[in-house]
Amino acid sequence: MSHSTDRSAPGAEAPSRRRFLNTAAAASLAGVGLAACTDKSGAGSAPAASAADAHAATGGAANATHLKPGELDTYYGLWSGGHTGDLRVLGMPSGRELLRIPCFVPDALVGWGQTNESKKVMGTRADGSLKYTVGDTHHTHASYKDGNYDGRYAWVNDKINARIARIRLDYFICDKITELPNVQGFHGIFPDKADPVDPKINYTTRVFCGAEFAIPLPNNGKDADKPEAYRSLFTCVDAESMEVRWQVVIDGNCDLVATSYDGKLAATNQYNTEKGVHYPDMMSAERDACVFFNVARIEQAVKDGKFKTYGDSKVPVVDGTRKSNEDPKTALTAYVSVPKNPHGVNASPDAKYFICAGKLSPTATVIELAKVLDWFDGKLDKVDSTIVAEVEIGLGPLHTAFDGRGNAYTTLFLDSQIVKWNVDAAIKFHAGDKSAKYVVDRLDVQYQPGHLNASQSETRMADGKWLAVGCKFSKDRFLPVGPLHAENEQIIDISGEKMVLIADHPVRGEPHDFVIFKRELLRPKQIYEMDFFPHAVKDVKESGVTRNGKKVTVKLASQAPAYTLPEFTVKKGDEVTIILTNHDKVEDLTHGFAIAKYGINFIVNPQETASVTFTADKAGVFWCYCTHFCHALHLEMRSRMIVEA
Ligand code: K7E
Ligand code: CUA
Ligand code: CA
Repeated sequence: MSHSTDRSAPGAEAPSRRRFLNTAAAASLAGVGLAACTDKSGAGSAPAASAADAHAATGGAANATHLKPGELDTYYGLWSGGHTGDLRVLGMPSGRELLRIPCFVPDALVGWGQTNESKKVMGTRADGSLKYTVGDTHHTHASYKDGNYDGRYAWVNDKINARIARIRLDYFICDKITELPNVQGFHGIFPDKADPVDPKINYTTRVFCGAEFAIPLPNNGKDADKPEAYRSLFTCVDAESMEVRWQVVIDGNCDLVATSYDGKLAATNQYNTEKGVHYPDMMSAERDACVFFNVARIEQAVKDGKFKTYGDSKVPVVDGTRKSNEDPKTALTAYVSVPKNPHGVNASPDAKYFICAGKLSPTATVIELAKVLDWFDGKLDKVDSTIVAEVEIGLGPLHTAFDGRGNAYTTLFLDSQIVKWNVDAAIKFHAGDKSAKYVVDRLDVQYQPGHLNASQSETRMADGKWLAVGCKFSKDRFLPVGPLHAENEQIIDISGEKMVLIADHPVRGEPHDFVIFKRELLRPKQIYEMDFFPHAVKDVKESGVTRNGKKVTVKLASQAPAYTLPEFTVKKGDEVTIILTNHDKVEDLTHGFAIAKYGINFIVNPQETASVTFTADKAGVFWCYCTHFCHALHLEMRSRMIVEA
């Protein structure tokens, strides 16, 4: 081991006592745990700095995340909520949570899962109840144009039930959810950034989805003990219609997904090329893979009718298995080998590389996309010749972000660090220049980081200002609140040579991935258009009760501080539909509508219409009231539902 105390950063002063201690600690840890990290390199040369150290090293001239009262953030962040099943909007760099967008699971604040409009998006059973009430969101990405976000949509996955949700970024609402056929453990997701064939389509029209768990195809209870029947599918969803366009059956599994800026390639990392059912089997191979999809060829194969379907699904499934794709000139897929159980795959903002993190291998693998296209053209003998670097960076590498200045930042789960490394230097080192120092800096984070992302990192416009990291364990960072800990989202200034830890933010469990982009890329609307809702009560004079047998419709409008009906009467046993339109046009003037003892509550934003349907199964007087503070007379904003026996 050649860990040196030389920080080697320009302007770094003589090591402080604290730095010396850190170095010693890192060196002894290395002696025990870093057996695989046989340091031949620039890799070991930069021991982790404490935040205070790094701050001192940059002369304390860090970007500030603290905003004065009334100041606005300069970036939006879209954060997955994990198994809360939601998507969150954060202001960055302050880390302030601004909104939770419900999609897969019911939400009590807005009445998601309760209104007819939201139930239609979420999906119901024959009896009208929700098909699913749980979700697990991991990865969120937004639509592109010209290599940058265009502010149309974001998408997020539900790993539990294999659903993809689309978020409209004008109103920050979920407008469509699609369930993927023949898929379990839908994990990675990434929109394309251009069409592979038509250069005029320089924006997102497809979203790719990776299935992590292989299942018997078809999954009908017959082949549970036949490993060869287990398959996982890579799925393409149409960005506009949200219909599933096609799927690819592959060898091994899918995990995270990346797409190229020219639209020609998508890829997913594979940690289970062994097709193991139990984890020791999944760790038996020394190398797994990153499988590339040739999008244009796959769509041609679908057009040519070269596909199968499985079970009830009509979606065309093309054959992407290794055996059927050995000839590069006709191959739909290319399996590039990557060390042991890789995790994230991330596209560099210069559009040249995909980087796979090793997870169980202390390495990052850099794959050059031009070479992958060469292989598909028959110009490259071995598919693994597309690997231009495979370098040791530390223990448990998971995900990589970029600063637009040629540096990559990778989370090291086991080391509880972020490592900053230079991609060109890593390529030189891999090519034989052992003097190339590719590790630029290391920073301890608290603790066990999973995803990280930098401002604009997943666009051509990576700006290298901020890095956020989602730490899976917060341990001692916040006041104890019993056994369940908040997660720790940390903000790091990456504008200088050294990373500087700026702030900790507790977050409700359990975000995974996120994207951070400039606020001017979005133009949110704060008032709905009434025509958006087909059932809107456009004229307050429409307010009233209409009956069709046992089905009763109650139309009403809200205008602070009153509903247009001070009371309405139905009969016990009626199926009641309440349609409420908010006629207030003032920004921020939201009303609620709750019915006592009926378990009903939802809100209507300015000019929004929402409806609920329920059976009036109890006779009596039931107060309806506004739950959302709207006016000095908010408490007086009431109506009565009279249910006649
Ligand atoms: Cu994106 Cu958390 Cu689903 Cu990595 S996964 S850590
Ligand atoms: Cu209307 Cu409160
Ligand atoms: Ca494996």
